[in-house]
Amino acid sequence: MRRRTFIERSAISLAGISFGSSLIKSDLFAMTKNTAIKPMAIATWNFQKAAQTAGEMLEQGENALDAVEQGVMVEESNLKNTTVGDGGAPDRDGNVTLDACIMDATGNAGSVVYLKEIEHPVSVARKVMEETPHVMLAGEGALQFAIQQGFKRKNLLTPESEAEWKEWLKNKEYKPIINIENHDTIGMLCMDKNGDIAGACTTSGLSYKMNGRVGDSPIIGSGLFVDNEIGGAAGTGMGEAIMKSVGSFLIVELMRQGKSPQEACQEAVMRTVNKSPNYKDFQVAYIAMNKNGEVGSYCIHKGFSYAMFQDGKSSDNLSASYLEE
Ligand code: SD4
Repeated sequence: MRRRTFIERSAISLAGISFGSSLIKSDLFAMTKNTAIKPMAIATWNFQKAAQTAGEMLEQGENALDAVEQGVMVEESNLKNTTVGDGGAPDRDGNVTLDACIMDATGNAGSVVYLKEIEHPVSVARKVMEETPHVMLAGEGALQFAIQQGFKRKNLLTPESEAEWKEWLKNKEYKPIINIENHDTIGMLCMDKNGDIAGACTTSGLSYKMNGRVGDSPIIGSGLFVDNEIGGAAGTGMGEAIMKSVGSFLIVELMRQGKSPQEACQEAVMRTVNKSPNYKDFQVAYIAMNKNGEVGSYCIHKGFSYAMFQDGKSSDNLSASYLEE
């Protein structure tokens, strides 16, 4: 029996008797979880169109997984976004390499890393989740798998990104600037009409990274984590810092312990800040959503915003709370 069905059945069979154990606490939660919940989508940065695409699907009754995939695909196809999908900035050797992952409400996950020439890595990640016994495929193997699945190869290096890269090559200075470049990774969390949560995260990673570098975005627990009993979280910013604290998993676990999404995001950011003497030099930002439909967001430096779609309305450019200017 699937866990959710089990919880729902347990909830029904246990209603009306006195409770005491933590299992029963989760049954009670399951009984009440969906009553006042409206579908919604939240996304890192100001990706209003992506959040709206997902949010409208959710309002039409589509499930969280389909909505989150379609939502982030908007940015994967956005040529002006130089940190995701087609048009993404290359590594220092001129390769556009993409990282993405997706998680559904049953706890299933799929991921691709260092994927070249495929416009929608999130969809390949979903195929890894659904069509293979694995969670993560990398590089050549991921590309081969994508082609077998019918994805078409495409040159993702646009003339604009190529020109900027050639400009960069003149000095070859590798210095990610907070909120000015490297700031368009999309992490998205969706809750559907059943109150089920799914998430996705997709990126071309840090501009002019070393060839072979993989960031937090495709790492389950770092750039994204969803536990449908509790909620979900997604991260953006300096992937190395997010990976070292397994930030998204940490946030979901903090929510499990009773923290609000806001408190959990703040504590995860502070975990990184307290361990990083150089925290002033990089950005880390999170968004989170819990089962009650509450959301939170926190970052190190001013300038991170997120987008939300609920009740037929976009709320874009929502400024996250931050530690410092
Ligand atoms: C990475 N976290 O590859 C990503 C970069 C990012 O907005 O979030 N950019 O480290």
